Amino acid sequence: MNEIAGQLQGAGKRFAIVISRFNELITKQLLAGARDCLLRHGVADEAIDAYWVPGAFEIPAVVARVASLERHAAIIALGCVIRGETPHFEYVAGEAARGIAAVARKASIPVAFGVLTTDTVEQALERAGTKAGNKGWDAALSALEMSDLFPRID
Ligand code: INI
Repeated sequence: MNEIAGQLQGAGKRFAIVISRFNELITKQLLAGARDCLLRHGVADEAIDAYWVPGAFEIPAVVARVASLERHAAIIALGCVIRGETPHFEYVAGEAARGIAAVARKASIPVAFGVLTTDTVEQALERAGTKAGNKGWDAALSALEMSDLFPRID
């Protein structure tokens, strides 16, 4: 049996992060987690490009543009959509997830999904570096693994 899996090795690679400013208190923590994960796996700090967008709705379009540069080993999408009291949540969260998935299927490089979709601010904080870990870190780890796997599929 041939088993093919990506290694967690970031030295010499360039990564892009597309991050939304909406709920910045939380997204900044996701960014810190993703950056820390990349650095701990050998990525140079100068080899991380963070592109800021206004909200999660804008993430897919920028991921698509960054992917078309073919300059990065992988892209990490980070955002935070909180339900609160508004049905707006369904549209923003749904479009962000669908849009990122659609770009990920077409792009020649991997795209990791690190967009929180929660009912409350507390739930978001739990996933941004407190009791439920840091989903930015998790997304970066997935990007590292996938960036090693993609070139092995030939
Ligand atoms: N954008 C978010 O990233 N998170 C949210 O919780 C959110 N809510 O709740 O509205 C949100 N809205 C803004 C949206 O992403 C766009 O930036 C805006 O609609 C302009 O296109």
